[in-house]
Amino acid sequence: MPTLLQLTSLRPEIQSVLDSQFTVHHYAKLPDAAAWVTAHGAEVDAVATGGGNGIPTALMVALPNLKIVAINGVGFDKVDLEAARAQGVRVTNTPDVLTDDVADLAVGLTIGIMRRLHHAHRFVTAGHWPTKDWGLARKVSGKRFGILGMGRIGQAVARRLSGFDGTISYTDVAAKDVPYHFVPDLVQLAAGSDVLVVCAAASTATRAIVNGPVLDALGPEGALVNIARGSIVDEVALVAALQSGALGAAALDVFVDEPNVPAALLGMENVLLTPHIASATTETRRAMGMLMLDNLSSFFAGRPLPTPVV
Ligand code: 8YV
Repeated sequence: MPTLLQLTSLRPEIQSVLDSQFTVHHYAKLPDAAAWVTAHGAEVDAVATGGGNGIPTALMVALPNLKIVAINGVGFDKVDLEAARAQGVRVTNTPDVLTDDVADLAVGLTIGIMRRLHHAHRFVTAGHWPTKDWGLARKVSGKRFGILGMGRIGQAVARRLSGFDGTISYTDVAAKDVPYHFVPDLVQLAAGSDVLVVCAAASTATRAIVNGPVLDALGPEGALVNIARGSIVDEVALVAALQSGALGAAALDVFVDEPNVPAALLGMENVLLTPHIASATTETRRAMGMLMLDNLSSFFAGRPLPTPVV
């Protein structure tokens, strides 16, 4: 059986199949990972990892006989594709099967932050209802929705937000064949939006493009929703904008240095934070895992890869 180095956790039913098809070593359980890689790195044929963590280039290079990196996720920004190409390593991901979940969470976070659901929950559970007035939130229907990135996930978000009887505008590298208003400039998109939803793929081109001017344009009544990657947002500028009131609110599922979240965000009333759970449902993680397994089994059976990246 091929040897696989596992860098992510998987659902039990996926893990059992993987264990039946590979000699699996869990990187996180290695007593001395560096020593193990030095001693056994040449034995590794495959890596299974997550979209959020990928594989460090130094580790990939330390596996000279590595043939495939199978990502249990759609994002491949944490895999150096040029290094993989140079090393002759195939890379696969799991697109489409998680689109609905990620888009659903984007809408859930939009409603949650605009209607302050997290405050309402705490208000009731803290016993304040009998004696205090909860206050008011913001209406979601009829608002101006801006979407950064009109790919599979952005289009799924737009389809869902179309039901809120507002307006939907977007920006991307070019206009797409979709029934929404294309705005070439991100600052202009933000200026014309009440809610800006980040759906773009993370890359060197999108690193920190949601910056201070974008956040200022979104404004004191605006809300940022990010279900893509933390690296797409200038997190220092985001914290400053939320603290100063230049930006009204933010709902974030992803962060620059996960699982570490900027301490300043933890105490803010105008943020809704979730721990990178956009695809974290039983059904979707099962589907992702099955697709990852299909990529691995196809590779070692000499069949075409279902969802190749490299
Ligand atoms: C998960 C993700 O964090 O799909 C992605 O790129 O970030 C999420 O689905 C991860 O991939 C699960 O392993």
